Amino acid sequence: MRIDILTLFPQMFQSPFSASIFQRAVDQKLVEVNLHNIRDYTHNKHHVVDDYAYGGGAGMILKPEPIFEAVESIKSEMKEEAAVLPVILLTPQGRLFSQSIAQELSRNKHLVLICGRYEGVDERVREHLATDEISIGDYVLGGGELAAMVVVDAVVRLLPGVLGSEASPLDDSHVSGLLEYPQYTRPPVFRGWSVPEVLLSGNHAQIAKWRREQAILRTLKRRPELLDRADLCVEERQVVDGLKASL
Ligand code: JD8
Repeated sequence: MRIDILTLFPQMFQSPFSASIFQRAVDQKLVEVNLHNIRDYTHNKHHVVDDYAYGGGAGMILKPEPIFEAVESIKSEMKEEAAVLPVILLTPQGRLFSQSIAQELSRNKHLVLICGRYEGVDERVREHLATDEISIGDYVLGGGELAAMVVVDAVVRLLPGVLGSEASPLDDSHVSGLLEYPQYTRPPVFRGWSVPEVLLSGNHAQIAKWRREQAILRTLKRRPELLDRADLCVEERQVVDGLKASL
């Protein structure tokens, strides 16, 4: 997968993208990330990328020209697939990012992410350049960079071969629509707190049953709304509806 990221702060991506799983994916040519400084697509002496808002108001708006030019330079390297290239604007007004959106995006060969700053980008970027708008949550960030990193992290780990044998994205929370079950490692007793016997039993059927129950119970307690669309079998649905009724 190729990911092109437009930003005024390419240095923000250095360390997050140097983390193990990600760096290995780059080294294994499973993903290629290109950082584009929007300022490099300006043609004025002072490389101006922002301007005052028409109609007044505090703060500055990112100008459309360098953003359009940056995306068009990326498209100019492509053939017919440029017409269907996902150009994602990170914005508080975007659709709320989720595991299912991460799975959807991971099926693309190429993504472009636009990271705004200041008060945001000129509306014509949203109207005539972006093909999608994503928000990572209902809180205000200072810009789109951290949101872009979240999207890239969640998408890249879904790419075949990125997560070695040690983990499968299919076991993740939210993939089954349930929160994850409690995890333990050595020592079996820590400060008098013991690991549940079933996990030390070696009885894999019992362990799987216990983990499924724990995932459902934890989801019921912490995120009951997730259970409405979790794929539960009939018996589990009856248990959950019974527990919900008793709450
Ligand atoms: C892009 C500029 C800052 C936002 C005035 C503060 C995403 N989940 C999210 N929260 N915030 C963002 C986000 C914030 C951004 C930009 C994304 C570009 N800002 C603006 C509006 C209020 N300042 C985001 N994805």
